[in-house]
Amino acid sequence: MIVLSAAMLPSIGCVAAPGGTAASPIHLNQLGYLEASRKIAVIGLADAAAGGISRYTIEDAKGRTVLEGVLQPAADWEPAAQQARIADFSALRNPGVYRLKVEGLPLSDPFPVAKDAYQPVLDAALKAFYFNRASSALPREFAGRYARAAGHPDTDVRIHASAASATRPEGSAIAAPKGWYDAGDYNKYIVNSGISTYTLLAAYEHYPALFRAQALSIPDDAPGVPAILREAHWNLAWMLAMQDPADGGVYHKLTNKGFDGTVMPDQARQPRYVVMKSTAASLDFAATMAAASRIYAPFERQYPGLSARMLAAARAAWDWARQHPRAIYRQPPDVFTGGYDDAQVDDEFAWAAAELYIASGEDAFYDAMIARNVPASVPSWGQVGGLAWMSLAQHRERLTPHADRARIEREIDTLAARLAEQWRTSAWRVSMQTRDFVWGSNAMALNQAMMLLQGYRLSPQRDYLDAAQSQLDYVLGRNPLGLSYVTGIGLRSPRHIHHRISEADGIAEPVPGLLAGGAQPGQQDAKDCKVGYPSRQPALSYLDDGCSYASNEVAINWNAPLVYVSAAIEALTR
Ligand code: G3I
Ligand code: 9MR
Repeated sequence: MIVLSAAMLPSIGCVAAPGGTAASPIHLNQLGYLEASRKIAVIGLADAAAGGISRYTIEDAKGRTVLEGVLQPAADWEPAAQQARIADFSALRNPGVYRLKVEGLPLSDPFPVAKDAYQPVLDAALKAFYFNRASSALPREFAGRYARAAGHPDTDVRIHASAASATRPEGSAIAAPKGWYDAGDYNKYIVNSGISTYTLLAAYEHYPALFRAQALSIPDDAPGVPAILREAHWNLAWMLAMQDPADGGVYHKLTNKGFDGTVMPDQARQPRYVVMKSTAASLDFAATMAAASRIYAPFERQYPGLSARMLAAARAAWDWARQHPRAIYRQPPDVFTGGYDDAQVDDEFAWAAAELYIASGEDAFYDAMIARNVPASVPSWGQVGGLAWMSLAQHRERLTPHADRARIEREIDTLAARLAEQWRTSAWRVSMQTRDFVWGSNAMALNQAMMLLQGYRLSPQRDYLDAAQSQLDYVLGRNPLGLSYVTGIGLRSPRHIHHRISEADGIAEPVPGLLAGGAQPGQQDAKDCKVGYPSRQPALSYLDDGCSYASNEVAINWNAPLVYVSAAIEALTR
């Protein structure tokens, strides 16, 4: 049997399907599957034609039938208003390249079954953070044809009126270089940086062996430190500079007043500001720094004093937030960039308290967390309560006797069980419901997967792992558009993401490894788009056009769970 590695498939795809030949209605994970993966394909048909078909076969690379099966009955999938039929071919375990065949339909794309099937997406998704570094030139050695000059040095950042204090009056200057650009824009937002950085740190904390073995081509400025932690450090260094040393409060964002045009970083000239200290930013900062303080502690030699500094910074930010519990971010009238404004901060208090409890062992922090009464939920930039329970679950064996371990396990399991039930009863076999098609729906899918995986880590119920696999399948091609939503990954992937660098660099292919936000019916960018969306259906409302910031932008908080989930599936599937 010919073994074709998953890593080879994208290049084959570029030859065979440049930007999208007519896709088959047979949708599957374009990176294929691990030997022990649950393997599900979905046939999506806009009409009842699906009803007539009943059998499928799997062919190997030589056209020999290696498996036959019966399709499950057609059922309606509301988010796409389509009928779906499932082919479950999990019995296929031998490495190889295959196609799925259904009488009367175009053959599926070829897909591999291979060990390390998701290593390419894991590597690319992490490397994408490097490609989005602010304040740095990207040399050819690491960036290849995406090499570029430095932009946004952020060494002369002005204090905006909303952020003025006695020691830092309006218009005075601070330096806050480095960090990642948030998304397709060039601004840097603490709220979104917090969850993104934490999610990468959690991936490392949960699967250290996998990340220690990862060879990633980024600068080695801290020999002996895994690439994921070196990359995260680039952003943590910036975050630390966003704290006012005079009082511990953390600025909400570092930004232009208005979005840059579609130019490369070195061509962007607008003045930069830090804007308003906020409760949410201070708490997300506190949580992330407390988590980072424990994760970087073993690397004292490479980062002397960093771990202690982070814990002290976390405590100071926490104290500030306690004194300013209602410093809710409001966009000043002269600032027009992203808001990340969230008026409900109980979950941010709970998350910061949980991380400070784990870092310090002080029971008062546990009580502060419980007092907020925040249940586990699927994380997003504005809803971080699930991260608190996820960290507590990870550390449950080492918590003080004060912690209620049964409650921690119950919170995670209740959420995972609900998501698994949604998966079992879904015609498309995903946890995603119609309401989950929000701005950044692909990250919603992956954050659901991340919480299913927390459930699996606590009690290895196979459904939790299989449902998480399905969510990754969805993002990598098993969706009604037949698109792998990650640039450069899979046979058909976005070509025109809303990402200033990809749009302005003169290279036809977008920067690789970036997850597009995905389908959602809001179409808030319709006024900026000359082409119309093809559909209003939640799971079909997607436009592969640079104009579409509401469906085709990229963002660090969307890429981070892609790193987590692809790593976890690799590490846990057997
Ligand atoms: O909170 C309400 C909820 O109560 C309501 O039921 C629901 C119904 O639509 O809307 C919820 O608000 C949504 C909000 O996100 C919180 O989820 C808004 O509709 C939605 O428009 C908003 O989208 C955010 C978008 O910025 C616009 O503000 C995205 O979550 C957020 O990821 C995105 O972030 C941008 C940054 O501002 C700038 N940088 C790029 C980045 C990615 O596009
Ligand atoms: O480029 C901006 C993107 O990063 C934001 O997520 C989005 C929503 O805030 O806004 C984009 O900027 C657009 C602006 O809101 C309206 N005019 C067109 C801009 C993009 O071309």
